[in-house]
Amino acid sequence: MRYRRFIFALLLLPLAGGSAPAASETFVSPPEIVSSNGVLSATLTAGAAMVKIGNKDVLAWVYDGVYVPPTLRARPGDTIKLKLVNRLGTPTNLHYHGLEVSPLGRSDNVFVHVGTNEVFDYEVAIPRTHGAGLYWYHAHQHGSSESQVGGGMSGGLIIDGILDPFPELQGIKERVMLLKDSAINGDTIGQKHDPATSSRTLNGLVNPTVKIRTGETQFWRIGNIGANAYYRLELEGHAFYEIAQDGNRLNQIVESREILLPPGSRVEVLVRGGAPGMYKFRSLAFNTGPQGDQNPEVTLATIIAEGPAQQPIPLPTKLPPVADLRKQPVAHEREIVFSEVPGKFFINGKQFEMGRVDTTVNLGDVEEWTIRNASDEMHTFHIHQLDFQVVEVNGRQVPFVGVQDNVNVPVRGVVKILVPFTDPVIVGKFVYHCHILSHEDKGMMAVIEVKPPRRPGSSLFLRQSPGLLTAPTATTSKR
Ligand SMILES: [Cu+2]
Repeated sequence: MRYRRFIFALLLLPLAGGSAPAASETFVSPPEIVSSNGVLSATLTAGAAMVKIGNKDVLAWVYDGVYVPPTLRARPGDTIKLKLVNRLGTPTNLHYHGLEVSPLGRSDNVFVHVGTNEVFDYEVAIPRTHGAGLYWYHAHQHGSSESQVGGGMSGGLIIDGILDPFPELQGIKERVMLLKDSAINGDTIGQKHDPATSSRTLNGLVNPTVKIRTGETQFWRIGNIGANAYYRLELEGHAFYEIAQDGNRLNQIVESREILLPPGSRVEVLVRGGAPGMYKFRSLAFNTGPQGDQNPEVTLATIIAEGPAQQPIPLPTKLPPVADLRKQPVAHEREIVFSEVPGKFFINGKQFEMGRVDTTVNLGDVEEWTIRNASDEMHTFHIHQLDFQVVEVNGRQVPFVGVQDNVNVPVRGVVKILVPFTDPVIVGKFVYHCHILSHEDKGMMAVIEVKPPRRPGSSLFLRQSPGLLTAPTATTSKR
């Protein structure tokens, strides 16, 4: 018994935290599907397949037979036409995390369920005015989010153009870095993903080598697209120059040594190569609370800086302005309380129910939400279809640098946010929830409905095409 446990521990060791195996693989960005003539056409087939994670072959729930599926790359104004084929043997669906698009019909509608051997054609119109940045797509099947995303059913989604305002940054090396955590039990990926023991990979690679020239500026687009793990990012001997969070450009470059990336969050940074040498890009140990998870220290990649040195390009000093929501009147104040008992998670005392609308808001309103964590572990607050501005954490004002779609809520802490329900494209029903997926699956999610304003003496006034307003019927076809 002891011997077996020892062997088991040995098998896990190369993928678990703490012990960083010698860097052996070379960094590669995930493959991409790029839009053309205004349309991004893609098919994703969900199913079980043997995939390689580091040097191990494991059976996992994935898209297209690979642990890291293609990054979808589109431009504002494009339409994503995505055929989802379900060969899992259990229902699934897709969420386009962070996109400010319609939650109705065949668009970013998480009330759609695609049954076994069914096919669903998503059609997501990205507004011309949509912001550029790193988003992601993932399964959003309530009750199975952890097992599906933790299995590997998540990928990157980029709206191009984030560096357009900066002529000095044109042509710099871009690296997409997608982080996943998965529990590997023998030769399968498990259903439950405990951050204390689960693997950490970057683009499915275990501690790959990443090259940079001394003085060179690279653009790293880092996404936490796993199930449950937090990352506390650090690059030895280097600073991060943050230019975007959750696919939203900041109003200034923020220099930092450490970045906390809860499940679902993204950060886009400039990195400038240091003196020749090897540097660890790692996630430092992070404990999410007495009832929470122990995230061990993990080396995510090994950076090799080498000569001959390049003359560093100057970093942008002025970023385009971002509207400060504190200048808008607040139409409503609400309190959102996260709580839990063993095995059950609640928002305002209730577990998620698909058919219940928990919050109704009026299109055009900016609301102030106070997110209160009444538990002994961290949670995150994430809302679909829009971004919010964090104004206070535990009573302290937060400097305004931009907006985001996901925020960490400290143990027994309070986060105050301003939420703009102002874009007509978001009219309809969608959800807000904790993005630790084991919590979401156990009930920590709620339904919100954004109602359009009524015109006196007439039916609803809407700017959207009537076709999008029909009930979200998942007209799937058998294959
Ligand atoms: Cu949570």
